[in-house]
Amino acid sequence: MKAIVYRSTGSWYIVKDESGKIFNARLKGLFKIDEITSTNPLAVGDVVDIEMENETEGSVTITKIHDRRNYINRQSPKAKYQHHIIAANLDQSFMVATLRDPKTSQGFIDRFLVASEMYHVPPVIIFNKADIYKKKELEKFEEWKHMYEQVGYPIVLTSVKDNTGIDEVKELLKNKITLISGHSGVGKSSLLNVLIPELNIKTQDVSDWSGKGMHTTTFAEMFDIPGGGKIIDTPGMREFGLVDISKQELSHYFPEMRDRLNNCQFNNCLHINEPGCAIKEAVADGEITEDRYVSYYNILESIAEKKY
Ligand SMILES: Nc1nc2c(ncn2[C@@H]2O[C@H](COP(=O)(O)OP(=O)(O)OP(=O)(O)O)[C@@H](O)[C@H]2O)c(=O)[nH]1
Ligand SMILES: [Mg+2]
Ligand SMILES: [Zn+2]
Repeated sequence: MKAIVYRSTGSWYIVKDESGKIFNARLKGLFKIDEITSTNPLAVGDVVDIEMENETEGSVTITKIHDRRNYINRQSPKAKYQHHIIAANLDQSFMVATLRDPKTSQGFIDRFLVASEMYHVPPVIIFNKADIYKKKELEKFEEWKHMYEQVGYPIVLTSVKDNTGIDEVKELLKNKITLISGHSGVGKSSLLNVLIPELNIKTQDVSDWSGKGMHTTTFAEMFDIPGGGKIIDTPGMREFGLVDISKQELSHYFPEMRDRLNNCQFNNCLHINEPGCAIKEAVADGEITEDRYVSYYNILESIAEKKY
């Protein structure tokens, strides 16, 4: 019997079979997946084969993990060189950002975009809490919208409070498997609650809101969207640690740079101060946004060269 992992809480999993039945599941034996070192062998979105273990308790054994179409990895918060698979088999990934309470930085968004390019999962950036944006924030939104759309990334302005942009989000989610990520407190779970009204996931209490981010959601979980599609809520994250990336390949994950790399004089150009650099030229000409170049530079600086 085939099933999909909806929730992973360590040693136990919640899976749903093709007829919509839900089971408690556990892994049998040892599994080696994709040749990667990860702290968790199975993730939400994984397709598995199950065998009935105990009919009355509704528990099953996972006997096979199907090959992944793709997956999203994060640096384990506990060990730098360990990976933690957040989710597998995704059609797209949403970054929920906010320009107020809390403010998401461009650096955070750009790291998310680099990860999306690395994993071949198309990204969408959602700016939530539009209802509390003043003139300053709305201007920033327009500026970023222009910048990201120019690179080819969709941007949506939403408010869970007054329903701004919700229909647009529903349209984007239709019949797709979507991962939602973003800082704690930006409204990821609140968004899911308006998309799937019967859901009622726990969200941060307004009175608890301290601007620090309290991490109300604590593990990734998948939900079915009425009318087709699935959405995966995740715990808020403080940083977007990029794993397995080298300085040399970073510019390949900036689409506006990728298109111009062949024009650099040196094929190992890092686009810092090398002569004949097509990227620096494009920044000077205003063809690449300076702020995106700054993000590139900052990420480059944060990548430690691997020692062999
Ligand atoms: N003004 C306003 N507040 C919102 C909006 N969306 C969510 N909030 C509030 O923001 C707070 C955080 O919302 P959550 O949905 O719990 O945020 P989260 O991203 O799931 O947070 P974690 O689970 O900790 O990662 C709650 O108090 C929500 O009521 C919005 O569009 N406008
Ligand atoms: Mg949440
Ligand atoms: Zn260059």
